[in-house]
Amino acid sequence: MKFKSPVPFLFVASLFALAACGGGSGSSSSSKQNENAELQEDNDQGIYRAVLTPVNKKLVANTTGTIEVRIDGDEVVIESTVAGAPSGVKHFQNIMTSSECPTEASDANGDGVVDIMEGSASFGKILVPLDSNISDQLLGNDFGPIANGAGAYVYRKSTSFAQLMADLNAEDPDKEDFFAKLSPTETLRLSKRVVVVHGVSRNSDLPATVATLGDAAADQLIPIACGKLVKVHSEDTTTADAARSETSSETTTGARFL
Ligand SMILES: [Ca+2]
Ligand SMILES: [Ca+2]
Repeated sequence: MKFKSPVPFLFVASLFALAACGGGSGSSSSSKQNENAELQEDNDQGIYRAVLTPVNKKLVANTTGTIEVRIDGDEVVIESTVAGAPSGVKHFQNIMTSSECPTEASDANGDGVVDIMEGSASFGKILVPLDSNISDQLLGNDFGPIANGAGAYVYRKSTSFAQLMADLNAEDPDKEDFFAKLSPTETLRLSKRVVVVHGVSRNSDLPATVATLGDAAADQLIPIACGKLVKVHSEDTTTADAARSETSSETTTGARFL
């Protein structure tokens, strides 16, 4: 996923243009006090789950699934379970900086496809690529899980929360590319993020107007599903954990995430 190209410069410019049009769609004016209170309460610990809904239904009708992030002390585990994705295709998946999923209305140039640039007006830039190395934003990002013959894939990676945050709070080496870091003191705030899954078949008949990034083929970066991360309430977790321990009483506690 070589997203370091001259193209993102244009992207930044167009984002600015879109922002200038006024994000009229809702909750932009939450007070600063609320924001601060949220920041203080939010130490990022907990379980966050995104339920995926399709994007670009005309290309891929029914990609569904969940992506779950568990932060428990210093352990971070990220799991995806996805179905209905194009089979034999590598699917990049990323936690994004913003909190909105694109809709059909996001197809700004009206070519019938919401491409990555158009989608970015909703989901922002890439914050955490769910790739082969979730400890480092840029390492391992050529990796994406490949859907099997039935269009399904599972993905699971873990890392140290301290390591993940040290990387995300470090200085952004290139402010004009498609990856964005957090500010040095910013928390993850996963409940303000969406997760996006990309990738249609190489044989898709895409209009020439579909944008891509760097040297990635357009088909690799078409968004096919998106979901907003939502914090799972502790009551639900207790129930889920109880059910889990009932069904796997032989498993040692340490094997919970294996
Ligand atoms: Ca379009
Ligand atoms: Ca990475």
